[in-house]
Amino acid sequence: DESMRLVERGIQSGTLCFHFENLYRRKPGLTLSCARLPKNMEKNRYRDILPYDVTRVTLEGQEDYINASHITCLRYVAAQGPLPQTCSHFWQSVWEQQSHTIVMLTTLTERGRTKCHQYWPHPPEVKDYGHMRVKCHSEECNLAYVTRQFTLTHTQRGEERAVTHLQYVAWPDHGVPDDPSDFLLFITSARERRRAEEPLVVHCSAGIGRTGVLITMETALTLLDRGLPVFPLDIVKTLRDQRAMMIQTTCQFQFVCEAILRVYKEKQGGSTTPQPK
Ligand code: PTR
Ligand code: PTR
Repeated sequence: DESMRLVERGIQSGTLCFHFENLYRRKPGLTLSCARLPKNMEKNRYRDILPYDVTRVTLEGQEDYINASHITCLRYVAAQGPLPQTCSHFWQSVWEQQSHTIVMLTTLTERGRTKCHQYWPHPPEVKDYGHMRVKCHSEECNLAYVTRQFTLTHTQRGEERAVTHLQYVAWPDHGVPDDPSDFLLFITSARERRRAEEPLVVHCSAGIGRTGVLITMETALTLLDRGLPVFPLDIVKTLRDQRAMMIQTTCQFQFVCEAILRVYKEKQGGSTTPQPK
């Protein structure tokens, strides 16, 4: 496949990473006004990581702001890790966007710093976040990730929904996953839970670096499955048109390109050894 030959050559020559570094981080002309309203600033985990107005996820009701963006190639909601004061908004958006799966790509703290608030109760507890009641039934640890089963209840409407929580725990921010095989396995389990027309809710701490890597990877896997060409830079550009700064570092971009190539070669029945760095 021509696009995979280009990826392979681009990795070897360094041109792919060069072009990645020159790609805009934020699409010119798109505004961030709602995220910057004084009343919403405390709802942002990081002052410099904000959703565009045109793609932001809105909550029903008067206060409709959450730091989360609609992503469409496959459907996602890309969000920051909830803050103590935004947990109820987070659960409200999961409910309203009709998602059954939350993909979490961060631990709660890293090197002594808080990366995300624990927005769910320990099993078998039940906890209310605004109008959303969350019951955690189970927690099961794999090598690199934790799977939790929740029941989410809308206490005003008396409706409930089962939600699965997949938390990858071997991936520090600004870095890459400790092990590409584990990461691919993790993505496979997230993909198995996809249902047509429902977004996966994906978050890390800021909702750009690791979230961008996961979305790029799943998009590429889907294109490969369909026998379509994969141009990683185009995917990143499409993502940055919907949420600024998606995929944060060159290492992260290189990691995705290598992982895509590796999956492609495995499919071809070729070499399964990762590309040397
Ligand atoms: N800090 C990020 C970047 O370097 O691209 C995103 C960002 C850029 C955020 C600019 C806010 C910015 O503010 P302004 O629109 O006022 O330039
Ligand atoms: N201003 C913060 C920083 O650059 O450290 C924002 C930030 C934090 C950006 C984490 C990206 C981060 O990674 P991720 O999106 O993977 O949580």
